[in-house]
Amino acid sequence: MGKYELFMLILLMDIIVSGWRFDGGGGYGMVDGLRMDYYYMMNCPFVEGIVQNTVNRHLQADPTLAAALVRMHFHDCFVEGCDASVLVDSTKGNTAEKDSPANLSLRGYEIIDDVKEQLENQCPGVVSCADILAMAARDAVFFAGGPVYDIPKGRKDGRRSKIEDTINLPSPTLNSSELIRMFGQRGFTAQEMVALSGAHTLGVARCSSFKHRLSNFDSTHDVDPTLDSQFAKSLSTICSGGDKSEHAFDSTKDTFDNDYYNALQRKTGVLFSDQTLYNNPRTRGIVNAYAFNQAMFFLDFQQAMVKMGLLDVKEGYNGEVRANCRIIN
Ligand code: HEM
Ligand SMILES: *[C@@H]1O[C@H](CO)[C@@H](O)[C@H](O)[C@H]1NC(C)=O
Ligand SMILES: CC(=O)N[C@H]1CO[C@H](CO)[C@@H](O)[C@@H]1O
Repeated sequence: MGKYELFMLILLMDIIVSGWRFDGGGGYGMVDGLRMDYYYMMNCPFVEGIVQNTVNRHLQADPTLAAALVRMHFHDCFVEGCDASVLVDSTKGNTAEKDSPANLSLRGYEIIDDVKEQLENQCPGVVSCADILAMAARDAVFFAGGPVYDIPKGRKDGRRSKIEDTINLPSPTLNSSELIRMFGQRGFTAQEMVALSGAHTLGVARCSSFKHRLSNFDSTHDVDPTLDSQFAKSLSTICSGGDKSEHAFDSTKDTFDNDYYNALQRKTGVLFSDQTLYNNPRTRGIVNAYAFNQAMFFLDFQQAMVKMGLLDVKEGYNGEVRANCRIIN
């Protein structure tokens, strides 16, 4: 990194951290209105505490929901920007993102509803569902043993949630080059993509997401040759229980650590899109680095999450603060 880039990076971090506004310049884009101290400024200083306490209470009762919250935030941000479009229920005239088939395994909506209800009592009409989801995902990472980090707030909720928009989510059949391209279109480097995939240190995949690797894989292989053969047998055993049977991404599914990357080195990545990160020379070095150095993974992950949380954020009149996260006002 040259001196100039380093300077710009420090300046950018400074802006993000201090919430400094580019009022004079105009046209500086979407980071503009988000601030670390947004809810202090809005006279609602207890927001962070209420979110964290509520998330912790739910996760103590069911630790598997940490994965659910992190994934929900990702799906929110990759479809229409981080605007809580993922939370909207379908209505008579509109089938929402929620009801797209592959996205049906999202869970944890009741945690967001619980937080929202408390915040509406404290400061009605102030705290957006998009911010709640971003904070809840952040708190879930920390609850599970991952890094602690601060995120800027002030997102508004969107007014659109349509099933067809979920086409923008990455499919588990994509290879590393395709993932680099897809995340690149949203401004992420290959390294940031590999770091974000590390979210698969939490949670499970269902057979329907990986069974294509176990039979009729391609014209020359019945089973995906990048899959460890013993592990392929365990996955097949899981799938004999049906499409909804689950397998953990790594050996510590409720703990946020770097074991996911160790699993990839052992050819025991569950999704094709996981294992491909190790198979492609362009991303293998990053996988090895994170497998070797958990602190480096944590740092890169938190920075990439902050960046993901800024995707196409809506501000001002481009959005609203929903009264109920499931219903557009
Ligand atoms: C790189 C591209 C990605 C692909 C192709 C992908 C795909 C998938 C698939 C297919 C599942 C399993 C769904 C099921 O079978 O029920 C899953 C689960 C999950 N994904 Fe991703 N994902 C990607 C990136 C991400 C990112 C960037 C995050 C968050 C930052 C994330 C967080 C999660 C979590 C936490 C789970 C487990 C959910 C649970 O146990 O409830 N994924 N992902
Ligand atoms: C990734 O997939 C694309 C599209 O299917 C294909 O053209 C490319 O050769 C693949 N790359 C690798 C490294 O397999
Ligand atoms: C990750 C994934 O498979 N997303 C799917 C969500 O649902 C839409 C609509 O069915 C699919 O097109 C996406 O591929």
